[in-house]
Amino acid sequence: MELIKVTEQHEPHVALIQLNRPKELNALNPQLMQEVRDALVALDKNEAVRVIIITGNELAFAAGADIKQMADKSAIDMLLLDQFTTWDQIRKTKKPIIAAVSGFALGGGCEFVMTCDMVIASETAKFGQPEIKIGTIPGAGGTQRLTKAVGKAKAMELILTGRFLSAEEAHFYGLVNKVVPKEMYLQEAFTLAKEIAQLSPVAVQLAKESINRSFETHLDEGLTLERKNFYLTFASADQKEGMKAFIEKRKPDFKGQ
Ligand code: DAK
Repeated sequence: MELIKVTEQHEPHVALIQLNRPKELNALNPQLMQEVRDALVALDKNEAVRVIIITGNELAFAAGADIKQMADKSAIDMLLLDQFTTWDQIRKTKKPIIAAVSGFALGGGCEFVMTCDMVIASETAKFGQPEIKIGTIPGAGGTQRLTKAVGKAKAMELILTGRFLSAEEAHFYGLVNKVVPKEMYLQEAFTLAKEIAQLSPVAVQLAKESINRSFETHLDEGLTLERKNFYLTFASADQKEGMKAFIEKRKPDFKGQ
């Protein structure tokens, strides 16, 4: 891995992916996204890992797709590049992903963050879809996910002007879970990750799948999936352990089975 750093057990059961193109403010080129994809596939298969944190550095989570690499491409070049396969992996990852964001999360960087499951932001974080200022529009889900996250009027304003959203505003609009001082954002992401990592990974995965389905289907279909996943938890040793531990008034020991 050249453009990202992966630490599989940063804390027990918690892996960390750090985007690492600092000079380019972590601009997301195809190589970096391929490395993210490969890391997510491996971490999803690694039984020791239960939660994944993705972060950048203090200055930038990511300032967007790499404009210098995109500038001269034709529509067909972009089509043949087929970047969606790599981007889709973020969405397909079964384990929960927390984005820990400081500084810029713009364009593809903001879309990347919105594809993650939860977001902890430093007070310095800035979110935005400024593609309109370079003559294009969001291409990795921004028009859809930002609209669902902040509502139509605000999404229109942000995407049509390219204005940035401060961390506090992003929190107000529900785009991020929590805003903390800049020295604390990664630590806070680990606190959240460790809390989730103590729980049944089977139940966590089924809950994540069910929540995500609410964005993709009508209520009836989502409720059907939720019910099936609810029944499925009763096939896990973790459900037996969790309920037994409650009755015996002790802490459960979840094995992920
Ligand atoms: N691409 C390439 N290089 C970038 C970059 C980017 N997006 N953002 C920053 N850099 C580079 C700068 O060129 C500069 O490099 P040098 O000139 O030093 O070589 C270095 O990072 C530092 O940037 P600045 O000097 O500009 O730093 P400032 O603090 O003055 O400004 C800024 C920071 C973030 C406000 C500014 O850099 C900026 O406006 N950056 C561009 C933001 C932007 O427009 N982002 C949207 C890009 S379009 C898709 C997937 C994704 C996408 C599309 C399709 N598919 C799956 C098909 C996404 C598209 C986009 O994200």
